[in-house]
Amino acid sequence: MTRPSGGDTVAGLLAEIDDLGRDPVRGGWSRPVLSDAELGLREWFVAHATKRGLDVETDRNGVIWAWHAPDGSYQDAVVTGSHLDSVPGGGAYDGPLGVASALVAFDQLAAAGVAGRPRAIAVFPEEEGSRFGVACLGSRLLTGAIAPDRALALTDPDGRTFAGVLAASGAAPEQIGPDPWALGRMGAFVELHVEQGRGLIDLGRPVAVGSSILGHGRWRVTIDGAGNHAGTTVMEDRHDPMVAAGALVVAVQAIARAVPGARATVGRLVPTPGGTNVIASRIDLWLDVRHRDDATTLGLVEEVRMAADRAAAEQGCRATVREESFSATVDFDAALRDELCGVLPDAPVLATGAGHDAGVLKEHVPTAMLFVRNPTGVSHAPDEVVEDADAEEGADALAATLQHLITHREPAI
Ligand code: HGY
Ligand code: MN
Ligand code: MN
Repeated sequence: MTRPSGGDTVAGLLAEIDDLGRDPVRGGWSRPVLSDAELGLREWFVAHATKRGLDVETDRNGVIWAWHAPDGSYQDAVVTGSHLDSVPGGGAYDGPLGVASALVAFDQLAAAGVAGRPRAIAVFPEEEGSRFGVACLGSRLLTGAIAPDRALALTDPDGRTFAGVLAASGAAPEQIGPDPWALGRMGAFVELHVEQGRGLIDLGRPVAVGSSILGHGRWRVTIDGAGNHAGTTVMEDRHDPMVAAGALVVAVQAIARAVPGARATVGRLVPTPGGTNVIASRIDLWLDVRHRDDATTLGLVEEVRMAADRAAAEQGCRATVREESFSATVDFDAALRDELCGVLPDAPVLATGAGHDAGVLKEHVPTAMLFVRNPTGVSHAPDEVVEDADAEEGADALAATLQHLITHREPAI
């Protein structure tokens, strides 16, 4: 499809939001859900969608929908989109690339007068789970994959509840929850995302069609010890949870390395009270474990649980391990995947080790993903990058995919 002359480019759209959420301490960007930065990104998207004449609404779970439904029908829609929130100190493309590419693809569809099924761009809140701890919180709420009461009680690192933060933002906490009506409008979902590994570098291609998402989960490990004075407490009298935590972190690496394909990470550790001259009374650390086989993932967590018990006992401490979220391995809809490969014959098929809202939606809607080359292969870090030419190729591929789905698939009967 041709691009409207003088139209927006993906690189140009991303440049507009480059300053939002820059993190001078960590580097990169920190755009937690419902922070000023993320709210500013939402305003940016709504302004662009409105400028394009799309009907914009934010549903009760905070999902923004921008519709092109000229005949007033919102059923069996072809939907694309992604997220705008980030991990702490994340890259500029994880999430926003999919949203900016959707706007550029919609410009191409409009210029070509593509019609046949309604289409929409969806922006899902809290995909990273970096503020309230549960990944894909918005799409999980939409699909009923998390109970509203549990979601409302989630707290951020400052102890603020999701309910309180929602209310402070002007949303209605009591309304969140499964939304079969909103979900039922979706006939197909395609998410474009920056590739977060080296696959496309090694394959030498700009765009890939997604095949699967590695199963993954998050567990909170709490190690309770005896807080005390760093100077007056002799070494043999200590019950130091920090020492147990250190031993556990080393054990986690060994446990994961022993299983081919396993990945296990402790990326976050919080001592209480956290004073330089204080022996901690408690350590909270978060474990991220992933593997293609879900039973293997859960087996790895059991090994970590036993290692935590041992490490804690050696220090006269006590460990508890609680699951915070788990997403089974997802294989995308094979027919839809193959259809996209037909539309994009030069695009290889690629699995991803990163989670996405598409992985949650796949259980409810025919779902696919497109990945765009990241020449560093680094993600969840400032070095994540997409070259301008590849970003535009991604948007063109998304436009061709959406055009195909809008004009070639029988609406549901
Ligand atoms: O953690 C993930 O895999 C995703 O980036 N949220
Ligand atoms: Mn991410
Ligand atoms: Mn993402």
